[in-house]
Amino acid sequence: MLDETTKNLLVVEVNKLLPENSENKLISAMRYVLLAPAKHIRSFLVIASSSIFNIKVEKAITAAAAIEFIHAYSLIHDDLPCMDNSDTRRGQPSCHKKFGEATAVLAGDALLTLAFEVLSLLNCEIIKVLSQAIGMKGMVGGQILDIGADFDKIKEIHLMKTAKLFAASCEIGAIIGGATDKEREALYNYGINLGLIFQAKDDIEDYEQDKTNNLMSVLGKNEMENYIDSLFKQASDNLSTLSGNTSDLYDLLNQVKKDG
Ligand code: GRG
Repeated sequence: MLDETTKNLLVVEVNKLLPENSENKLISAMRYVLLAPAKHIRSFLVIASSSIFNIKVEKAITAAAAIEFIHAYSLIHDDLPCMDNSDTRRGQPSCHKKFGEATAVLAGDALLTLAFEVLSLLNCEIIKVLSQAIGMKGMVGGQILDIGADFDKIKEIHLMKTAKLFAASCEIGAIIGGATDKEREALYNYGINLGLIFQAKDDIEDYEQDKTNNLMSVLGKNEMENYIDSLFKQASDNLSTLSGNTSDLYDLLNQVKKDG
């Protein structure tokens, strides 16, 4: 999602905030997941949302890196044997497979903590928005809910586990850009709708691979398409209320709807 120049800026920022130290197993485990090939959707959202307000990428890159720290932490913990028990992540052995379970737990903890240390240099409001997205009412709360057999329950899990971090990434870009409350709300809602589409597409892929019990098995193909179309329309409407250049966010919306 990030262009090569922005990706390089992100790597420079990560190297600044979390310099390589091959003697230190914890730092190596943190950097192992953080710097593996990835789409960087969430950091793209921070940068693209702030750019609507003519903010240069250099001013948003620290917050974007902090969001990637949070995302990497969630992936490391999600892969653990006590959670999804995944052997691979981002095309390589998962963190606990490479470094052991204890180091993986601690690498996730340290990434989570580092994100907030970094954000404390910026703005209290950003810390509040992010905390609300990833704590008990967001990502962690969504992770503990069991997949139920009805639409509302599954949508709630998608919202908490995935969409709230997408939305917070957009809102943080808006805060960096000095957006009005209305603009912040529009970008937050765009992030929610985009995150729900992203997760719905992920459910379609999982269902096609191994008939997983998820939103796709509950709605079926046609209803799932209608659901995604309606989220797409809402996300487009959110963007249309903004007066700046929203083409990057619109392109991302189209790409996620097409490919997930
Ligand atoms: C364990 C605290 C805790 C939270 C876990 C968000 C989450 C909750 C886990 C992530 C794992 C997961 C399978 C989430 C579903 C959404 C998904 C496919 C995430 C992967 O995100 P991408 O596709 O990954 O943006 P890259 O590697 O490109 O960053």
